[in-house]
Amino acid sequence: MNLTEKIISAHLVSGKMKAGEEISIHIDQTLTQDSTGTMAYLQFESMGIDKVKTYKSVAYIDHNTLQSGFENADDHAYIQSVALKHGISVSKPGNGICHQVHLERFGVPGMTLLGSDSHTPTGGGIGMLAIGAGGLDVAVAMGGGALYLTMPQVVKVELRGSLRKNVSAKDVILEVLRRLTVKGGVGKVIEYCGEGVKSLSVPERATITNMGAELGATTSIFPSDNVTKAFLRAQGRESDYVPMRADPGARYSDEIVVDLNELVPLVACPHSPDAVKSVREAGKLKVDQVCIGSCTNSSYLDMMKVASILKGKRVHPEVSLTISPGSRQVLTMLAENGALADMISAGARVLECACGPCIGMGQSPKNNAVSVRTFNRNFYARSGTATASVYLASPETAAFTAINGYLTDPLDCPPIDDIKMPKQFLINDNLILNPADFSEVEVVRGPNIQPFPQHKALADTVSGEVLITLEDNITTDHIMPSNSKLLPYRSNIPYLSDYCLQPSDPTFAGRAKEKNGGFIVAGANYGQGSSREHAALVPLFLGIKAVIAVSFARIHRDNLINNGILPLEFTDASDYAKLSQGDELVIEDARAQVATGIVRVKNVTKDYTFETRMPLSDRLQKIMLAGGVLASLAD
Ligand code: MIC
Ligand code: SF4
Repeated sequence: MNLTEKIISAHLVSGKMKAGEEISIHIDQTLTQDSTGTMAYLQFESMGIDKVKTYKSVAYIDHNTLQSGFENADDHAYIQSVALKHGISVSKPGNGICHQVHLERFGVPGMTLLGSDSHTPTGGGIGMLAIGAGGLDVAVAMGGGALYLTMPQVVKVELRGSLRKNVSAKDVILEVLRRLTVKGGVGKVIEYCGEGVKSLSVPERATITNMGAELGATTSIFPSDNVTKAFLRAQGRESDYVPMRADPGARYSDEIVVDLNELVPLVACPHSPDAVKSVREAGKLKVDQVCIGSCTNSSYLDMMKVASILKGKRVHPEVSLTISPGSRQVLTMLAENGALADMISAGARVLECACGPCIGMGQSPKNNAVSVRTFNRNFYARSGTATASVYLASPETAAFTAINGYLTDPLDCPPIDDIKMPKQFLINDNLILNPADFSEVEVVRGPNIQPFPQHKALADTVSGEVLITLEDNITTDHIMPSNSKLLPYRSNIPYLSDYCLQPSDPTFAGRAKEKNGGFIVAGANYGQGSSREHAALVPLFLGIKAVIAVSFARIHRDNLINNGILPLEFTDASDYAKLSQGDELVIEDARAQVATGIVRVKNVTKDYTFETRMPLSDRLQKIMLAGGVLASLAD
């Protein structure tokens, strides 16, 4: 067996491990973060379960830490109280980004982790099968329910050799993205192996598995070996070490070889993580802003590399450099060894250990700016400035660029000092609250928490207008934008609904309301990116009955089904171009058609009928007919 199959078989609850078939697996650990967490806990509460049934569940507060009104702080109070009441540990604001902290303090090789955040696969860096999902799936897992998923194909990425000086783990994943694209990983797990693995530390492996989310993959995973053991020992958790690797001769659906020696520094150009070029090819672009951090590149190792580049230098006068260390552990260690002082004296603006600018929580660049970021997503308008051009690069590229003021190839710069992984990390869990220390917790609910939209059983006749036609690769940042003005309303769907699809068409929400809902039509890979259920809940609130697309991203398709919106795929992709905004569509006998997996849609305006596919297991058919998971649980 390959490593993925080994972990799945040890957790299999139902189904056969045959690619494409529905299976369900037991979940050992869960994580939530605050921007998806409020919804997840409201849903968890509605299930009426007293205590979580997982081995470990953690509620992180790391996204909405910009408290520009009472909303975020109220949400934090809700999350903290509801979590402690139900046996869930809490990582308080300031403790760090969920994925970085989870890797440091809780990740266990061979375990399964389900998180209400698409970058949960970061845990694959420590040999976990770590999967991102909508909050509802996480709520079910917290209650002891299995996670249902399609058995993925497993792709082997063989790493050969080792990285040259100034070339980074980020360049490895950018190379994989260049080859496979943002839809190349859909339905797949990316499993890393080969002699090159041992040259990469756990945080470097985690950079690679983290950004595997941008491939659309179910998850990515590295073996657990002596490097993993040393990392766990340095975190004071050697007893959590379990060696894990694929059997010799294990089978894979596909194989890719990446020669680490040959890699050069790469950059993802606007507005897609797969628009990858070499830094050299991208040219010496004048840069206005550099942001270092995010769950992809904010480990101790990354920060030390950045500090060693900045030491004794000055940030270019026309550049604004921000640095967000990934966790309080990292920040404290930088403070103690002097690296933080090197960053500050060079002119860096040091931010809180949180997601920050990655999700548009501050630091939106100026109009038409060029911003180089070590993050994982450069989707249109995600920075909060629609006219800005965001490039994704390694910490090395970012730091040299900040000094020079133009996009700089680290291979043209002096080799950076050797940074060793610490033998012992600084362990201080003061900002982690454990439920055992709290009794009699009362759940605190601020006025910002509004009930979520009502799920209605699927009607027999589904009809409405095509409200919008969209291109390929529409992200959840298009469907439900997030920035410092909108994130505080993650528990207020009516408020958010006015901003649905705003980056694509600011008139969409108004038209949807006026027409009482209708259909969304889209190209391939609709809903890529975040796990935010809001990208389904808000359309549900607006009365969207179905999305007809050439294809869907995994988490978003699950979120649509969980919320009773039909995810229909054109059987013949050429039918996509025949539909126009304003066309009147009707699906007759919708309930009966769900069982067949084929749904015929009549275009009344243009007088023809076309066929769509919606292959659903018996379980999912029941959910679809009931109008969503919560409705089906109540049935
Ligand atoms: C993101 O990177 O887009 C987020 C913000 O972390 C999301 C979660 C969210 O939308 O709250 C994700 O990746 O799932
Ligand atoms: Fe936070 Fe950005 Fe990572 Fe999402 S991608 S979890 S917003 S740091």
